Amino acid sequence: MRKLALIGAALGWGAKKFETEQGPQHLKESKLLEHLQQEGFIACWWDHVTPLVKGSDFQASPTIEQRWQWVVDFNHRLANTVEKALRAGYFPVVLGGDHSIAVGTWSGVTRYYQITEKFGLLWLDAHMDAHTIETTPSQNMHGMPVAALLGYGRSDYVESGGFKKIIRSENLIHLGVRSYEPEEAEFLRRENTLIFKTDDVNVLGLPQVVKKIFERITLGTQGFGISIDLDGFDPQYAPGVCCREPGGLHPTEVLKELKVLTHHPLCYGLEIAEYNPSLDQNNKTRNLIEQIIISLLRD
Ligand SMILES: [Mn+2]
Repeated sequence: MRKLALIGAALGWGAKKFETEQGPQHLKESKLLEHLQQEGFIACWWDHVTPLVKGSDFQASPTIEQRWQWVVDFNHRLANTVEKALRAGYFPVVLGGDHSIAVGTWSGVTRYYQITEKFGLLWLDAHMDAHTIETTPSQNMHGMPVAALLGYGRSDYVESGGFKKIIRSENLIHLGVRSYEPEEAEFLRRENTLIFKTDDVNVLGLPQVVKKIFERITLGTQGFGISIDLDGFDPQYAPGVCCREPGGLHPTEVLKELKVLTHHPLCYGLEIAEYNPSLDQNNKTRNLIEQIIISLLRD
């Protein structure tokens, strides 16, 4: 059984609203670790990465350049933390935090395993997160991590973990997409990545979709990871997110099917992003995070 290192990635500066910064602390206080231990996991809270300047301590509205600096610095430190946990023999479970943390998470993982680009990633999300500074309408960094992982965007962000490019486009797969801008779709079309929108899941059925994901994520790769934005699931199961999008995935079915990926020996990390406790309802989202870890990572 894997030993789990829970890593709090308390970042909110990737979005204009920074409530996601509170997510990891909320999970800590709600006894996530104890519940995992009761389920038989060997687990610990490895670290809690916080930004140089916390949203709660910052009264004025920061400039975009300030937010960039904090996001870049955060990802640099998160990559180091993830790498350190791996070096100590743990499987990293990174708990965000807005999704701009993905550059740090997957830089840390690929650096530890010394994988140059031959890394696969499943991106479960209602959104594509594939903007660059040239195309973003919002200027929010949490809409850019996918492009950054593929080597596009502001270079200090892309390279905050020390790489110019982290994954190859043929090994990147989106699942659950249903809200995006045309520039992102065009970018991913040019990169020739694989995308399963919720409509595709409805037509093909989840078992067939996951079979195709498995083929792509392992195709010529030396490892792969799973990155989950909670808004990929339907808001009735995950209301505690900033950008609710109706018509999302059903968690029970998805988690059952994705085990084939997380039980694979080359699955090297799990990331769960965009938990916003202030928008949760009756702890539904918090409980879903627990359910995700238990279902996907229990032997
Ligand atoms: Mn999203």
